[in-house]
Amino acid sequence: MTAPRTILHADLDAFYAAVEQRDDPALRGKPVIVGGLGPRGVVATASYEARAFGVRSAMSMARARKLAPGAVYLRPRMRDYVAVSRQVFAIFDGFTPLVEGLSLDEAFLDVGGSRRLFGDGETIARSIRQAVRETTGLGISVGVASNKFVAKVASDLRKPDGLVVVPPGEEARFLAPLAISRLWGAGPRLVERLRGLGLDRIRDLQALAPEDLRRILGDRAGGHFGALARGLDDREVSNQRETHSISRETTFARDVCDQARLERVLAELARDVGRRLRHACLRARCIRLKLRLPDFHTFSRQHHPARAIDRDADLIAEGRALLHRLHDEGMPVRLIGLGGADLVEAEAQEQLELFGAEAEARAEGLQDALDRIRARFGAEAIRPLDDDAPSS
Ligand code: DCP
Ligand code: MG
Repeated sequence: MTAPRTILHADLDAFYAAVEQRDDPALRGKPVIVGGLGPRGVVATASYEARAFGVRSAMSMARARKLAPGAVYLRPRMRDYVAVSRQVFAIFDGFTPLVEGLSLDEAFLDVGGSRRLFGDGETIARSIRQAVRETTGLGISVGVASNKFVAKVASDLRKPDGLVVVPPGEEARFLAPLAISRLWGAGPRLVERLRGLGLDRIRDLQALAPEDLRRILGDRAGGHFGALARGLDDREVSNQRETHSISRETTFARDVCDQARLERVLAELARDVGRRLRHACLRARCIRLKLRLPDFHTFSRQHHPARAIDRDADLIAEGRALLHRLHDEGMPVRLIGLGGADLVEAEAQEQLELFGAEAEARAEGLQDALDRIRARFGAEAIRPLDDDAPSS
């Protein structure tokens, strides 16, 4: 048997709203709701005071206004949130090289190798919470456990400002009284179905023999939920930050199933990657698409085009082809990302293609013009009409 791992899941409390309350003392202790303020606006987050009225992330703003008419409503200030996120991730990085960011305010850390330097998991969690509080003025909840799933459930359990430690060997006992909906991938339909069979708590799944659960849910899902219910999860914390790539990803406010919408978002990401490649005078020999599902399973596929590319249209075409290989219509997606890797200097590539086709040159000219307009008027100046602008 191998030694248990020490995994932390850290997640800022009411992130955007907490930044607003920090920056405007008049908002402290009040219900604050951050999100789109237009007619089709959606709540990004609500302060805990606003949650007391039932307001939640991803709810329509119209509904929130009915529930909490007296709350303060604010538009997100992404620039500030990104700056805070950088500070927080810099703190994480100080404790371990194994940091897997899930969003601006949330990460897994494998601190197994840091214990001699910084103390045990609980000590590190306390140090992180204190450093985040001192540096940013914000509260962060942390779960400590022997694997990712249990650490994530633990960090959620006593929000806000919570610290929950699950000692190795206690995983199943810790999960037993909790609702089945806490299991990764357990959506409302599955929860309903299990409830119909009299199964409501995680302990009810623990009590079933693995083969019975497989019989009920099928082999794959039965195996998955049977293991999670017992607190077993061997997914590794992976920090796939590559220096030799340029990528962009976005997490949806609500999971997206619709492939046409995914394609539109992908095109936005591709334009951003393209602009940054051209700015750095680089071209990508490898294009990589990443999808994360609601249960945090993450997939990626890559393709090496015949030649290194940096043009929006080429990046979009590559991204689409990869999307069609990876995504089935109707499959819910939490995060989508596109990156160019295996980068080469644009100059070197150009010399190889010195007498490239005239069409190529024309396309190149068009791209330059687009870049010039964007540089002058901002990225917003030229883009197709849709409301799926990436958020981070
Ligand atoms: N967010 C968003 N849309 C969502 C969910 C979240 O725009 N549907 C944004 C706003 C949140 C931030 O991401 O402040 C972090 O998301 P969390 O799910 O961690 O939510 P909070 O940090 O706001 O609250 P807490 O973690 O305390 O539950
Ligand atoms: Mg959070």
